[in-house]
Amino acid sequence: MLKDHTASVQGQFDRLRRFQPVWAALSYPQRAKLIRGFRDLLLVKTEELADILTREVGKPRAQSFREIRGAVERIDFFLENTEAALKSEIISKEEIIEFEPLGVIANISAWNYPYLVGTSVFIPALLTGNTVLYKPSEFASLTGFKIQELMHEAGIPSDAFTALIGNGRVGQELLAVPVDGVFFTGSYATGLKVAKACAAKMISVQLELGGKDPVYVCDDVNLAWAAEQIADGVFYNAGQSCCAVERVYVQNSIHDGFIEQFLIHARKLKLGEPFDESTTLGPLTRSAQVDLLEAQVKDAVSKGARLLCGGTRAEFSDRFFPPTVLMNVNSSMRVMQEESFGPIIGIQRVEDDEEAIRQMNDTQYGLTASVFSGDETRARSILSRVNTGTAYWNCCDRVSPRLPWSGRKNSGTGSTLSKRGIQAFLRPKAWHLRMPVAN
Ligand code: TXE
Repeated sequence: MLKDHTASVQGQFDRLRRFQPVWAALSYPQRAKLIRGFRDLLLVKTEELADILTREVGKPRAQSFREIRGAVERIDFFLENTEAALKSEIISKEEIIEFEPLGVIANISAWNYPYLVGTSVFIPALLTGNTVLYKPSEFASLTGFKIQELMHEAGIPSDAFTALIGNGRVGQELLAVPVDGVFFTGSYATGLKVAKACAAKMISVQLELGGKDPVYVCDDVNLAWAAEQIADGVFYNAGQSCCAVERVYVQNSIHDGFIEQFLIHARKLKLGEPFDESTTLGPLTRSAQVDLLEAQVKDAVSKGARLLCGGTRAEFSDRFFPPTVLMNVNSSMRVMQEESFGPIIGIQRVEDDEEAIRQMNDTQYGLTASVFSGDETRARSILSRVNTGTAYWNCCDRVSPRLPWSGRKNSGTGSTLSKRGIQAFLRPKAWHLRMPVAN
């Protein structure tokens, strides 16, 4: 059984390998026209797609809608910027750099934002002339099928884009065929396995992994406003965002006032059925995550933290976890070290900027960090000393198609989005051209 299936991943790969030069030989406007067709279908079918996504991963329907619209915005960015990235650089008459597609790409993806993390990879990959084997998460298989269906409906051949539906075993099989690049989005644990599987292959490997993103609230902010922004960064998508706020540090003099304001927003959230329009906090996608969240709360409380709200699964279902806020936390606690990926937050008091910088860097991850302050110079000087790929001043949990998205430390390697996230799918060819000497 496994053998037959492995053969079929190999078979799919062979098809895409054969077709890739044909796809790359199309003019850029021809490829762009097909991708624009896919983009337009996302807009026409947003209602239907949002329903499927909400049914599948449990995010409130308005958030599914917003995700699909966000994916369209990303596609527009790629459509506007890819042609320029394909242009040769003419250094002189004798030296030219050309840019060629990598070949066949493996895109192994996560379930938390299947449209956003998917389009960041497969759209620039296709536009630059690569063919793509796309493995959606097993927790977002229906959405993965739907993406494939719309691609083909838009006229993108199945030999250019094919979805491989299945779990981690299919991912392993995909890593066993000789693709030319692996673009992975998921957890650090799986990312490490992917990196090891690719180590001997000498191919491009990009890893977008987890985070433990901190926010530091300085004593010169409007507390009510900052608390509202940060609560949204903690609880949006039930905390299942790669750049969800996972740790909050607050300067001593405003600590109690901040917590008071923060709790107002945490208590406003409505936990419930995601198709109910009044719901702002849906279920978790994987029920196993609830065990981890409860374990983190138990560990923190046993080490002296104070639980201010939430803390245990909802009585009506194992999939639902209420907004959970802990104070008196410190860096010895799991909730301040491990990725939580749920609606839970530890809020820690710090004396000054130096202590905040030390605490923010005290993690294995390095995706984003944020400072809320009335003083731009102060905030930028703090953030320049925090080792993350993204720095936010007075905002958080935000991704822009125009800026590179890249993790440091255990948050991964490489960049998607921005012009760099287009170049990632190209390799340079250096031409040295000398005129012949006359006979
Ligand atoms: O990851 P998993 P999930 C991170 C987020 C969190 C994680 C959640 O922070 O840590 O993603 O996604 C396949 N060989 N980001 O739970 O379990 C699996 O089938 C090959 C970061 O989905 O690691 C799935 O398709 N593949 C981020 C994919 O790997 C294997 C943006 C990921 O699964 C495999 C979004 C194997 N051995 C989420 N085992 C960012 N930094 O931007 C599993 N898979």
